[in-house]
Amino acid sequence: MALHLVTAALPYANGPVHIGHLAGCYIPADIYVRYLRLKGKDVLFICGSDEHGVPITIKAKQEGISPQQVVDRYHAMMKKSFEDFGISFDHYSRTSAKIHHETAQQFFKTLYDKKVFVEEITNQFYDEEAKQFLADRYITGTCPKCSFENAYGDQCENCGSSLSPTDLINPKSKLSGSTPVLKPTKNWFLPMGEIQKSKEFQEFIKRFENWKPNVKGQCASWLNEGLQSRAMTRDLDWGVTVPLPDADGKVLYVWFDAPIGYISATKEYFSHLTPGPSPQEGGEKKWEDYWMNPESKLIHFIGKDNIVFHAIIFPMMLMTHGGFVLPENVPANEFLNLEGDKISTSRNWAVWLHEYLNDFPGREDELRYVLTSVAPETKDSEFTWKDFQARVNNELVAILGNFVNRTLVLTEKFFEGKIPQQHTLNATDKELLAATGKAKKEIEEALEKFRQRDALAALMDLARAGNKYLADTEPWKLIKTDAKRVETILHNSLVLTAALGTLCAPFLPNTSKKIFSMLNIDPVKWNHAEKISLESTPSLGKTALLYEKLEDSIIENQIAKLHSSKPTPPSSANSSPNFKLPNQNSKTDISFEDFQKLNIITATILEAERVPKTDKLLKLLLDTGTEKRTVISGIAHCYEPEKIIGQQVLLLANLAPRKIKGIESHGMILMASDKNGKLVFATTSGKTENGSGVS
Ligand code: B3M
Ligand code: ZN
Repeated sequence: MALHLVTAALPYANGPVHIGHLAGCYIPADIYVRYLRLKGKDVLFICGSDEHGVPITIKAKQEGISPQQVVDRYHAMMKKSFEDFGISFDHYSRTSAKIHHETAQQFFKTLYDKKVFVEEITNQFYDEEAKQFLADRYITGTCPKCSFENAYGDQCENCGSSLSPTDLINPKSKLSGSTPVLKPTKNWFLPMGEIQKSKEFQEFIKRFENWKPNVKGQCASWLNEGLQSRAMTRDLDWGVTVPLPDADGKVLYVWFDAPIGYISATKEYFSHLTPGPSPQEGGEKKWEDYWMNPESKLIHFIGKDNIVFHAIIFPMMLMTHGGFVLPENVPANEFLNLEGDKISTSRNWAVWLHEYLNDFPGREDELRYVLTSVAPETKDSEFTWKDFQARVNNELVAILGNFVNRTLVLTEKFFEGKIPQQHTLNATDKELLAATGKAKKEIEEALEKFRQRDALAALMDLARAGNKYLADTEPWKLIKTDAKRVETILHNSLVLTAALGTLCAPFLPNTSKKIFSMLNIDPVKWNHAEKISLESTPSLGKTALLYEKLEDSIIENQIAKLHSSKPTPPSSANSSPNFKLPNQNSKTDISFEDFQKLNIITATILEAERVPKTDKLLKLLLDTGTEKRTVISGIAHCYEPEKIIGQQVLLLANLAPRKIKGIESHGMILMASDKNGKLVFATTSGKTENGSGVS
């Protein structure tokens, strides 16, 4: 029988889990695994904390503690919140485990012995005061592309260009502030360009054809550009030490050791179990079934920033090592945004899982439902608290909860909770009972293609069909005239309730448990969902509402909490509704034609009010000389609304309209911003007629 090894990206142990992680990777992986298990497949679900890499050492430096203290804290925290939330890993390990260091070193040594690596001496930045080589993130300097002064050695966060440390103008070490010097050092490179040409790799990439379009697209662009060799070792003091005699002070590149973490976690899992032949039993060699048996299907769930590592680099490592299966699929998701802005750990713009669990006890399925409904499956998507409330109230409560509740309440009321008998079926009954098989097929097809949003929609359509059945047959009216018919209607509704209990289980595991406990039957296996019999079921168990409505006040509290926890300095340029003039020293020239496209005019503020539940936004009504128009502006932290009535401003009038917090904004007012983020109106030196053009 086919085996399935499902992995979810090993999260960096430098911060707690948030909803972006859940929607991007952990919920999709869990849905898929639960589905396979329900179908009776042999599946192993593996994850763990990624405890190496520069993000960890940076966090440790910031907090003045050791990297080990950082990872101990976050590993425990992440493991607990995944458990509390019900992500059903078979094993959650960590890359600081001894077994991982040994496995990663052995793996490296095999590639080294097979002469896979190319040894190269390159010049790397070295901090003479701190006496160490500097990782890219430890070097800052001026971006050669946009002149931003705080660009990192690997990327400029102002213009988004990817950089190499030697590109930076005036580089500085973040460790000591000194100017680093270039110093030669030896490292071991994976010759990816060479491996790309190999027959085995070319054969492997044929699999991309069946992968999700967003993943396929990213892979194609990497491959078309041609792959560059990449160092698999680094001059760092935190990580898995390089198992070679001439490699003092070097560790494995975090992206070399982290995916091997999937292998070491599998080994660790089986080593904890008692040896024996069945999949639930362990033994030294048992892990090999999942990693080396050609019948095993390896599936990596990840976020979009991890695609190249799982779809190209790790397969190259496995391939050159030999003996391993290669990923069958890499169903990566894109990113989830939060209330109009990118989720950010450092800016505290996130909904943290441990806080959600605390604020919404017993409501795990509500979050699973909403995050699956809005999952960034093929493009970035958005979570807002209002949408969360609407989906819970209008979908979970009003559709699924309502159908199950009505069915159970009517059964209790008319038949004292005893399962009524099914008599002759008419066309409406047959249609209802056939709907389950249809929905099951749709859900299966969608899940196998990693279209979980569609699968969930098919599930909800089935619940809708249940509501329609009750509305059409009106058992509450019929009970007075035709009790026998009501028996059949409620019997069918109970059968559908049980089917929903099975089909919802991958998405809503707690709901599924509640449904079966209220029906007083054992959970029904996936393959029996369309042929459920309640003949031998005596009567219902204890019933209760599946979901409760979320009141406005709960949602408003969450929105207020989110905004209050965000530090004041405004976020990135592209999310601020002010027009930011390019950096003074910008080298990105624009043509005169480009400039001419800007229609900047004078206008006067007639009205100003705060946009509710935001810190920064004002809704302005402007007189432009020819009309009155609404503009949303992010200046509330610098100006009281009542003080700016009558202020003349410069308005970029032909900016495409854009909805901000549900309000359409028609243009942007120009502000000058100083180093500290303080804003002042950019305007003309004397009052002019509104609508005067500025050029
Ligand atoms: N820790 C990156 C991340 O958390 C990385 C994933 C490793 S998977 C082997 O986004
Ligand atoms: Zn830049």
